[in-house]
Amino acid sequence: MPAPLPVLYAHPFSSYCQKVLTALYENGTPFTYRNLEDAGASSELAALWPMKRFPVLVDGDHTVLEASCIIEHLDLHYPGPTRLVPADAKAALEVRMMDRFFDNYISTPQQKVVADSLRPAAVRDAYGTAEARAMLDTAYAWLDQRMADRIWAAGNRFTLADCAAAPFLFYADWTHAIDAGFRNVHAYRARLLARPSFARAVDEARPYRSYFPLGAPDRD
Ligand SMILES: N[C@@H](CCC(=O)N[C@@H](CS)C(=O)NCC(=O)O)C(=O)O
Repeated sequence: MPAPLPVLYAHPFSSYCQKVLTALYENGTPFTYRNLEDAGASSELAALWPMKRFPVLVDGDHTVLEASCIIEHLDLHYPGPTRLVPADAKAALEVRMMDRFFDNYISTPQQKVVADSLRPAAVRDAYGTAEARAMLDTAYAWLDQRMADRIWAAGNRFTLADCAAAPFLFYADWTHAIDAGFRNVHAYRARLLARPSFARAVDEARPYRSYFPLGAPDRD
């Protein structure tokens, strides 16, 4: 009997889920998609992970938390043509460093601005959101220099770091526009949007654009 497929608890509009979906689509990895829109999926997620954050991957006896760790798990157990974490330890370190950059300095401040907009007006955090926007500007500036001489985040190959960059830069630009002067960042964001694996994740999320709390712009 064939082994059961890994099950991904995810929502198509979620940036962290798109990060994992991009990895799955990159290698054509078969999986069961437990869409959190479906009946019962949210309570299954809550039983697996009390933080109720997503994505979560269930693979046999393993429940794997955190998008980066899910991609590492996929790379280890379901390797495909795109090696998402290089076998060479030094190259892998660079990939993980860039993955941390996109999580901590693009996604985290982007989520802060969006989450603040969902708070009741009386408890909004103007100081915190100003800090988050300033962090995004600093991150865009750093990334613009970083991308001056490379195609993908860690060099010439598409990796875990690009799976992170794709949805995070996508939503970051919607949330706090990337200055037009950061041409390398814009070009990189466009390259990511043209990558078939991420383009598929973006297409699958189109029906949910009304969920974007700040109002989705009429563009990718
Ligand atoms: N550190 C987690 C972050 C996951 C995360 O923040 N997911 C968001 C969706 S993009 C979520 O679960 N939001 C629901 C909530 O905050 O309750 C990861 O890397 O997977």
